[in-house]
Amino acid sequence: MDALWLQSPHRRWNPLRREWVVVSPHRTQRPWQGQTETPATPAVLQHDPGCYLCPGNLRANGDRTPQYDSTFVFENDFAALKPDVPQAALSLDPSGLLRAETERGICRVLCFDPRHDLTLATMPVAKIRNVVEMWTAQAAELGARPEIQYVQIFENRGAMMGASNPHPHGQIWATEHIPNEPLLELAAQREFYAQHGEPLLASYLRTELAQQERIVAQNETWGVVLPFWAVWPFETLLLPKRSVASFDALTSSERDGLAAILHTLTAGYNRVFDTPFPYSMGFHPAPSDGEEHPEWTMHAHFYPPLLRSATVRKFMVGFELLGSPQRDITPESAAATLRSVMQSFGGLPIAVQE
Ligand code: H2U
Ligand code: ZN
Repeated sequence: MDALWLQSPHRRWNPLRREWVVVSPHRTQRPWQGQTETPATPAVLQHDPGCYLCPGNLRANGDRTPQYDSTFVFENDFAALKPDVPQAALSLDPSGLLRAETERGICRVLCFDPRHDLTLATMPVAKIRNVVEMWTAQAAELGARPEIQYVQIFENRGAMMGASNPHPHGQIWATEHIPNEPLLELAAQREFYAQHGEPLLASYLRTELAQQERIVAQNETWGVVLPFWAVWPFETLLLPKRSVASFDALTSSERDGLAAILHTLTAGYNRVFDTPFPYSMGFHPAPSDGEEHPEWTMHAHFYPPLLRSATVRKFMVGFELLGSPQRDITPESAAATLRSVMQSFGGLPIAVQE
């Protein structure tokens, strides 16, 4: 790209959400006298007697977590949504301004591993493969339920992103309606597919692989790109090289590849500021609404909040809340940083002490 785009304020189009993002590349040196974060410290105990997710321990509601030796799924003891809500709709004014409807759903917690001190960045790839298998099974089981239209799988990592516990775990929320973010992506992907006869994200990954500038990691089956329209400083998009809509369409080698790239990416993140990198990540498979989704490419978003060090994060406030999202460092320079840390360890798994 010309220097103009790497130096001057401009806005970029996000075709997945169909909105603009302001980029201010000249602003990276601004002084910061605001809030600083406490860097995360990695868990040291392999089994923490006080952790409700470690095998054999009591949870907050009195249930006991079993002696699992791989992954473990349970219904969230404090579920935000419930499967057995009576169905009703409410309208409190003739113009439709005050509307509500009941929402059924199922919320589960998935422990990635019995070991309290591991993370996706330090788990052996073979163990992450178990997690991929469990995500696939959960997405299939919950998505097959007639009242469920979307299965949202996600992980909050690190206290800064609201994780309640360092034990490696994620959540699964299956909902009666398609949530806002996938709904935006559905409309955008449908429109692109109707116009071009190809999935939007298949076209996008092909372009990024040809240009290389924003690709941060790849293997035979998956690519990781720092999106052209990224908002968060080190945001990434994980895409399959063969466009498939959902977990159950992935071949065995694509699942192997997914486990490996998740390891590469999370281990790479930890090297950016030599600190356990906080993030929220989640998968966007096609809706499980009983329809065909040829327009949809399943993908994962990683949204890490750190900006310039282990202690200075990006805030979504002011203009971002009231106007448009905005970023300082360019996606291209953040991609170069991420690429160099990933290459510095060759994308290989980091040895874990048994
Ligand atoms: P987060 O770390 O992303 O918050 O996920 C942990 C979830 O675990 C959270 O949703 C649930 C919380 O409700 N939980 C239980 O189901 N049982 C417990 O004993 C504690 C936490
Ligand atoms: Zn634990």
